[in-house]
Amino acid sequence: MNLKKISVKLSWMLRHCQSPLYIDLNGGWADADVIIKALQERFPDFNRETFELIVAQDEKGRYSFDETGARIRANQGHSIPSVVIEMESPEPPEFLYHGTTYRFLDSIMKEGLKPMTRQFVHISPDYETAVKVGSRHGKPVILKIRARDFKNDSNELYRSSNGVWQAKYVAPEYFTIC
Ligand code: HQG
Repeated sequence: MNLKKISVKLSWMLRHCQSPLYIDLNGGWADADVIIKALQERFPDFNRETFELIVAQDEKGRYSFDETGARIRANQGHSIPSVVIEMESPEPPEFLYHGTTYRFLDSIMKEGLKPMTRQFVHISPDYETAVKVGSRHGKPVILKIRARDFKNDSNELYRSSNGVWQAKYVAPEYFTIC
C-alpha cells in the first residue's frame, strides 16, 4: 500500500472536497468510519490500523483524531469555504517567514500575501521550514514578516495545532525579502 498516495487523497477529502462534503463545517471533523469506507473503495487494504499509522507518522502533523478516535480532521490548509477550525492566537515571535518562489514575487510585493486558493496565508515559524514550503513551487525566495508589529496593529494572526501560522492577508509593508 502506498501510504503517501493515501495521505494525498485523505488530505483532499478533509481540506478541499465539497462533493461529497465529508466534513462538518463547524470544526472540520469527519466521521472516521465514513472516511475509511470511502478510502477502501480506492485502496482495498486500507484499514483503521493504516489510518492511525498515517496520522501518527505525518511529517507535518496534518491530521488529528478527536479524543475518542471517532472523528478525524485536517488541522489546517482548507480550501472549502466557511469551514471554521478553532485556532489559538498567541503572541508571535518578532519575525515569521513565508516561503514562495520568484515568479510570484512581483505580484506579492505589489498586492501583499493573499491566501489564493486556501482560507489563510500559511506562514512558517522559521526560515528552514519556509525554504521547504517555497521549494514546492520552484526556486525558493523567503519573505521575513514583522509578525509582532503585524499582530500589534490588530491584524488577525493565528497558529494552528501543528504550528503553522495563519493570516487572512499580509500587506507588503510588513515583509521584506530575506
Ligand atoms: C503565493 C503545504 C501571487 C504564495 C506547506 C504561495 C504549507 C501569491 C502560493 C502549505 C500572492 C500559494 C501552504 C500574490 C501569495 N500573488 N502569488 N498576491 N500571495 N501568493 O500551496 O504557502 O503539504 O496555496 O506565496 O507546507 O505554498 O499542503 O500555499 O507560493 O504549509 O500540508 O501563492 O502547503 O502543506 O500556494 O503552502 P499554496 P503555500 P501541505
